[in-house]
Amino acid sequence: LFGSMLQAHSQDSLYRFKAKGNPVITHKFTADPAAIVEDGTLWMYTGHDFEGRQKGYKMKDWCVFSTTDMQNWTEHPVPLKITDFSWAKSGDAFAGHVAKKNGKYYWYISTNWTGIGVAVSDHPEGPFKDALGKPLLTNEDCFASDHSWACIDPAIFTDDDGQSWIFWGNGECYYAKLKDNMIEIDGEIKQVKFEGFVFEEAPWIHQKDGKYYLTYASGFPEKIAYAMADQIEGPYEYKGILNEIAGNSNTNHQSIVEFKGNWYFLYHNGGMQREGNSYSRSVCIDKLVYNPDGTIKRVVMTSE
Ligand code: FUB
Repeated sequence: LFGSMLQAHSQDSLYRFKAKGNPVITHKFTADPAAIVEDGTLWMYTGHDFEGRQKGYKMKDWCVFSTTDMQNWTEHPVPLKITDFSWAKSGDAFAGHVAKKNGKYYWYISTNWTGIGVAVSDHPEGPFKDALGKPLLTNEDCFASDHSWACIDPAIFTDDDGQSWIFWGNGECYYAKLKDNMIEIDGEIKQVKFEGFVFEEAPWIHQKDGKYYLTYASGFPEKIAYAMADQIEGPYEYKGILNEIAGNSNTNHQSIVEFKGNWYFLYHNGGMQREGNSYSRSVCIDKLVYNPDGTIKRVVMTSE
């Protein structure tokens, strides 16, 4: 059934596979997909759940995949590990997001306990190196939260004027400007004001037709919700649920990109037939469809 999973897969070589519906990746457990598009290639960066029955979110490295047609995929050698950050705690490789600026690729990663770090590379597939030797953001920057995983889930958005922003958080959604060097926060850290909806984690900003969309995980078990605004700093108006919890996982951390004329919703579930669950997650991808007024149709999560 899972043919691709049975082939030998070296950590040092390219691994090619064809997606056959959801989950898209079946040879290993992957989570928290974040994508960028460049020159006709979609690059997808994911977390990597351990094999075997886990009791928590414990990960030691991240993965990078590329495709030019959403069917034929290449996994590149492991580009970044939690041990590449000397200041991070073992097994703490939480969600991340890569952004390109000034010809370099910056990978913002989160850790449980220690905060958000940034690694840099000259190539989208890496290898990446810790750019700072210390966290970019810590729990102390998350002034309204007091738990170890308050400072997680970075998402980067670069606006039409060239200004890059970082959004992140658990329990509260924080945001700040990034300096042009992408490795320093520029000015004040602020919070998104939510009215009438609950923010859990996994913020993601994208823009379409002049509107800013903030998608995020809401509640626990999570559903992905979204809000819209005319400016990056809001006010954001709650628009509803984008997808329901399904597929045997408490989290489903999304990202959204446009690629070759289609919009895609990338997320994870616990749907893999070999022991999928909340801590053994699998990346899935579905198309995202807008209504004429700019609101988004619900994404029906493919069941396992
Ligand atoms: O993968 C670890 C954590 O679980 C992420 O940082 C959260 O968004 C949730 O998916």
